[in-house]
Formats: sequence, structure tokens, C-alpha cells
Amino acid sequence: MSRPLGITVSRHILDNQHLHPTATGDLSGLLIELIVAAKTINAEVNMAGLADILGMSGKTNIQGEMVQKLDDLANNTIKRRMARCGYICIMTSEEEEGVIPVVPGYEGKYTLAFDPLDGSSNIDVNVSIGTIFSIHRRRTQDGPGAISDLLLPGREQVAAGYIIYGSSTMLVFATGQGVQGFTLDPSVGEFYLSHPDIRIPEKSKYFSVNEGNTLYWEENMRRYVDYLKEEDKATDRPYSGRYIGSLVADFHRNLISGGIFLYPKDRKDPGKPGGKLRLLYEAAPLAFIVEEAGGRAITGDGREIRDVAPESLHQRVPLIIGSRHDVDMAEAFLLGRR
Ligand code: P6P
Repeated sequence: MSRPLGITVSRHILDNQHLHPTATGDLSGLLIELIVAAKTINAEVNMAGLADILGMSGKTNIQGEMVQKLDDLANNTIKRRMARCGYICIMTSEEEEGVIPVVPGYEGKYTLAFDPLDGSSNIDVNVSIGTIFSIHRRRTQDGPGAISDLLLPGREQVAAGYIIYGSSTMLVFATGQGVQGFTLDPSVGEFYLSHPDIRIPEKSKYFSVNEGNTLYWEENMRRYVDYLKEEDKATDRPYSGRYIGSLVADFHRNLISGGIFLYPKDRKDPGKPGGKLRLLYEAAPLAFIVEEAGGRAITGDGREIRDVAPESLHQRVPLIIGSRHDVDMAEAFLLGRR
């Protein structure tokens, strides 16, 4: 029996490119190159349990965290492929302190910020992990990109997405026309459109937060989580807790089923007063996606994530993201309005 004719991600990208008469095909080409890198990473992640690439590489990254071999591999896979794709002029990665130049002569009009393998501490316990990417249009005119081409607010993103390496491997991205989800058919190595026009439920009954940090939170944050745990059938309370500790996995579940994820600022680590998660390649791309799906993403101190102007490549930011009603409610508590 012949397989149903699925829409491949390349077909979807090219079909949608035609919706933009001024499109040059550069963004399409960039996305298609990035997807090739993702397939390579997927193959290695799936092999990790079998090959001797589990465990530490013995190196530490910019964040001072022990780098796992798969982190290295994912980072290098994306870097090498995108450095000569011809569509970007500069990159930044969670794994590298400074900017990453592209091969001279291959400069393009976009920039790329990425977290090659977020949640990598979960690799050895077979928990879903993910790659996150954010694409901006450069502001400088030509030649090698500048760091200023990367330090742009999330509001200006032209595309963002993630690949989640889980029970199945999915690619989820947005380019301004809603959020599309594709599932990898490993037997043919193709991503097929499986979740067209994803919308996050307006309200949920799930919250994702590391309650081990409760004693480090501000009082308003504690009050909000206590509120979620009270019983009130009319408002679906108590909410259910769901926390995987892998941002892409927690975000993806909330995007599909509804929910709110919170990583607020806390007093746990004096080195991280502004939260743990990074703005450029974690919070901003996920904020783009969640807003395209009808949700909301805030810092909790009155700002939308996508309005935060980055001051440094690895800047951290508090992140409250998910179903719009729930984020609105959390913000009311965090700003002391409830
Ligand atoms: P905690 C994984 O290390 C990560 O960067 C994110 O993927 C995840 O959301 C967060 O940290 C988990 O942090 O402090 O709860 O272990």
C-alpha cells in the first residue's frame, strides 16, 4: 500500500515562500540548511545510548557547565554547516563565549542564535532534549556581521523554532504565519507536516516550575504558586504540576496541551540574579513561537520577553511563558495586583 503523500517541511517552506512576492528564497534556504543539521544531530542523539559519546567531554562551556560530548557535536554540526550556507553573516551559540563568524565571502542577510542541545544534562537519562534557534535580519549592510546584528529585541525576529528529540523527533517553527509542527519519519529521513497551525490553549490546568527553588523566590511568586494549589473547581484548581527540567520538553508539552512554564528570578545563585534562562537563544525564540500560537511570554517585572533589548550575548532573563490567561494571572500576582 503506498504511503499517504505527506507534506515535507521543504515543500511547506517553498510553498509558503511564494506567499511573499518579495521573498528571495534566502530564508527558505537558511531553514532548509538548518534542518539538515538537525537531522544529523538527531542521528547522533539517537545513537548516544549505544555509542561511547555519552558522558562528559571534559570541557566546560561559557556558562561554566560541564559540556557533554553531544553538546560539542551538536554545536559543531550547526556551526560548520551554517558558516558556509551563504544566508547568514554571524552566529552566536550557548556553547561559545564570543560571536561565531561565517566563512569570508559567504555572508548573507540574516543572523542565527542557537542553543545546540538544551537540557543536555538529561541526555544520560533518556529525557527529551532540544535544539532552539532564532533568526534575525542583519542591520549592518554587508561584509562580516557585527555583534550589534545579534543584540536585537525578540520583536524583530523573522523566524524561530526548535527541534525536540523525544519519543519522536519534531521540528516546530514560525516565520510570522503561525506555528507549524513537523514529525520526522526516520525511515526516509523526512520531516512531514503533522501539526499545522498550532494554537496554545487559552487557559490550562498545568504549571511547570522547579519548586525546589521555592525558598529563593520573591514572596509574590510563592503566593502565585500557592494560589494554583488551592482547591477551586470553577477555576480548574488545584493545577497539576508537570516539570521535566528540559526547557524544550516542558515548553512543547505546554504548547500542545496548554500550560504555564515559569523560571523566575530567584536568590539561589548570586551569579544569576536575573533568572537562569538565556534571552537570545532560549526565551526570545520561544516567546516568538508562543505569541504566534496565541500565548504570551513575560519577564514578570512588567516587560514582554520580545521587548527586552539584549545587552550581551548570554544575557539571562526571567521567563514566564505559555497559555495567555495563565500568564496574565501570573503577571497580576508577580506585580502585586492580586
Ligand atoms: P533547573 C537545562 O539545564 C535548562 O537549561 C533548561 O533546559 C531547563 O528548563 C532548566 O535548565 C532547568 O533548570 O534549575 O530546574 O534544573
